[in-house]
Amino acid sequence: IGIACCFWLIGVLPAAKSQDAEDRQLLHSGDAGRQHWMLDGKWQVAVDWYDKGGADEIIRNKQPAGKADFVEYSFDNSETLQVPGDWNSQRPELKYYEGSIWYRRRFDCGVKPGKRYLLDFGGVSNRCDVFVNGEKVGSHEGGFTSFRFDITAMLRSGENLLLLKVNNERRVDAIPARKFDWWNYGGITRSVTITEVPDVHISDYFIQLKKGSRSQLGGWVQLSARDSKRAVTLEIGEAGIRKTVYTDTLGRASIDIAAALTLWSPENPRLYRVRISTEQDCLQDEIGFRSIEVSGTQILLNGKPVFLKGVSFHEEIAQRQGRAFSESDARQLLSSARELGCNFVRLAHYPQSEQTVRMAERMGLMMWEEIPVWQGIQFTNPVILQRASTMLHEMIDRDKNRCGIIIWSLSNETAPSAARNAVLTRMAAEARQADPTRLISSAFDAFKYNKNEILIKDSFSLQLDVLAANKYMGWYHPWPAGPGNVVWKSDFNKPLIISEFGGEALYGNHGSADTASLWTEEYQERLYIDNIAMFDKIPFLAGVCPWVLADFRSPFRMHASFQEGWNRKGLLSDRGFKKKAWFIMYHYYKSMDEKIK
Ligand code: GCB
Repeated sequence: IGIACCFWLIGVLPAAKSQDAEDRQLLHSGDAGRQHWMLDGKWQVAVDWYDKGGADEIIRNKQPAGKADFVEYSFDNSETLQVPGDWNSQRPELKYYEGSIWYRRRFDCGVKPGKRYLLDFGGVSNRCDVFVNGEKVGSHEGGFTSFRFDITAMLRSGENLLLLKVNNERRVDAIPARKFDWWNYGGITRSVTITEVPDVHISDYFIQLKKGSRSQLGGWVQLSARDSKRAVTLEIGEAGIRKTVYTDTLGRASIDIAAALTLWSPENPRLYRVRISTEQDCLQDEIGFRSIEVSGTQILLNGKPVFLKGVSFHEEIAQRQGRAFSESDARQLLSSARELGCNFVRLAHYPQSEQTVRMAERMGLMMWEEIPVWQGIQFTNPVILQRASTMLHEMIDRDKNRCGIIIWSLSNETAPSAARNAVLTRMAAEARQADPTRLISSAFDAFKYNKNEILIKDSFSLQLDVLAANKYMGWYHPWPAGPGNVVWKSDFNKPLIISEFGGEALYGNHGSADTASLWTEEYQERLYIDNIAMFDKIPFLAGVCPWVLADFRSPFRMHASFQEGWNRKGLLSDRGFKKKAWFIMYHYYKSMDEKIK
């Protein structure tokens, strides 16, 4: 759906001013002929504490008609909330709020004939209904993927009213379900924009190296008009490429071009400026090219074995106790990963913002991106497949041109069952069809044990390119033998990532590493030393990813002295201080670099 390209254009703009009138002005006239209005800033809100209803009046913007008429809501003089932003960290009374809030915003985008207007949401947690000028535009479920509506038919020239009912209740049939180990932030948590496009426009494109090739570009450009023989020109000036291709009867032009390119890698994260144009439309993106494959138990980047030195993080800034939403938030999280020595990040447990993904790619970080199919999912409920599939497609749609992403992950810690296998099988097939170029994984935590052996047997692994194990040895799971004597065995000739390991420590809490004095930095430090001793003995290991970069807020964590609503498995504390385990991981990654030299 081409959301990616809008972002690229917006990304180079000066920061939006928050005053209403200024927000409404045209922010950018794209050099490629596309205009954008950014609707970030202060939105008026009505908190619907009891989900009272009366929605019809709000949606129609009903005003009192006479003396004996009254309306029991008003946005005039209402409080405001900043968009993008979670509501929990903006007002103390909303910290634990799980319910509905109405958001309203006025805008004027100067409607022109022959143009279409696309309303883009980067992310709304967890679900919303969207109305323009009293008419319902659509609904969206799932807090972490972007979505778009064509609102041309509802627009008026002059002032327009955009209204959202946003709800963040946890539900048993949602993804994630009712219980999950992170904070349930609600609100319009990512940017909102309107893009003006010509009637016949470039609606999407996919340009990457073909699977298995380091010199052949493949992909397609999709136009909104589903008819043939329209010319589409692709230019990558820095690689001397300029080629015109033509649409088929579905409005899609295929790309298959030989190219001599400098390949993207963590050491040299090269991106090329790519321009796509048609008779009426034109846009630009920055795209990198690399190959990613599996050979036996190795992961190959650009044809060479690579070890993934990873870390996971939530989209949260612990110091602010809020969801990460800005460029500086993304920089904070990603530069900590770089400082640790990572070449890889696991974006846990859901697609994070587009700016995080783009920044990681520019910094040379490979990425694992996943949808929040996290424990406790109702796989027997048919609505789950539909929701998971929508999320998977929205994730791939947005990020398929980001070469930094090497793995799509389908799920995290799902118990094996026929119903689970049926859903994951469909999703694996859909992911491969939507994007044949990347690797597919799923993080599992159910293993078989035989004395000092850990056995990977989950039959769904047959459908994965990369095996991923969340294994908390020394924390949730006692060591069956000395760490160096644990033997991992796999029924599958595939690479393994230890996608989670670690344990909790309260920063500044000290004690002996050897006794069961949990929650100390020394115990966590020892646990890292022991796990690394185990890693060294896994012959098919292709990467590791400690859980987790920083302590994060979680109502799951109820220990009165050590947790107080925080998951303390961070290598960094909630204030960003380094715990002792940080240095163990840092030196482990450094020693690997030295081995390679
Ligand atoms: C896991 C989950 C992760 C939790 C973590 C923990 O296995 O994947 O979301 O936060 O364990 O701390 O228990």
